[in-house]
Amino acid sequence: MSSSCSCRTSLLVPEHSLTRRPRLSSPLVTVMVMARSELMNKMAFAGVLNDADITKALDECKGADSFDYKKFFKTCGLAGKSADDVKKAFAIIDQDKSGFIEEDELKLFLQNFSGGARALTDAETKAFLKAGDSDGDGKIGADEFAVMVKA
Ligand SMILES: [Ca+2]
Repeated sequence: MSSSCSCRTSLLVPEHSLTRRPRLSSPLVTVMVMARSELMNKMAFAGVLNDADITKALDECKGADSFDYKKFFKTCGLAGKSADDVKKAFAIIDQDKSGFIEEDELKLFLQNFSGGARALTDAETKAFLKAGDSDGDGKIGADEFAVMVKA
């Protein structure tokens, strides 16, 4: 009696509620979200920068602690862009749309240019922030960003 009972419940639970739902929704949603954010990144920089320049700029700072923001902005082509384009770039990097690039956004700076790029090291992030944060509020505003890009 006890064996037929446990057999029944184990058949009922996974068949109906456990197996079906997670299989259909979670991996699919994950894939869609990833594809969407990659597409958005690509499209966001598409009208502003060219892919080959981005690839080259990322390649130049592949190694940990080799990131140099002046070199990066020059190589990726942003340094030569109009004020409007620089504003567009700022809006992309300011992922939470707070109006500032905070330290956590700065750390993931390179990933705005390519989803597979590395995060900046803590030392790079701090140096980057320090170089741009002229009013000392601990984050980069649009004006501070524009100055850095043209530095
Ligand atoms: Ca922000």
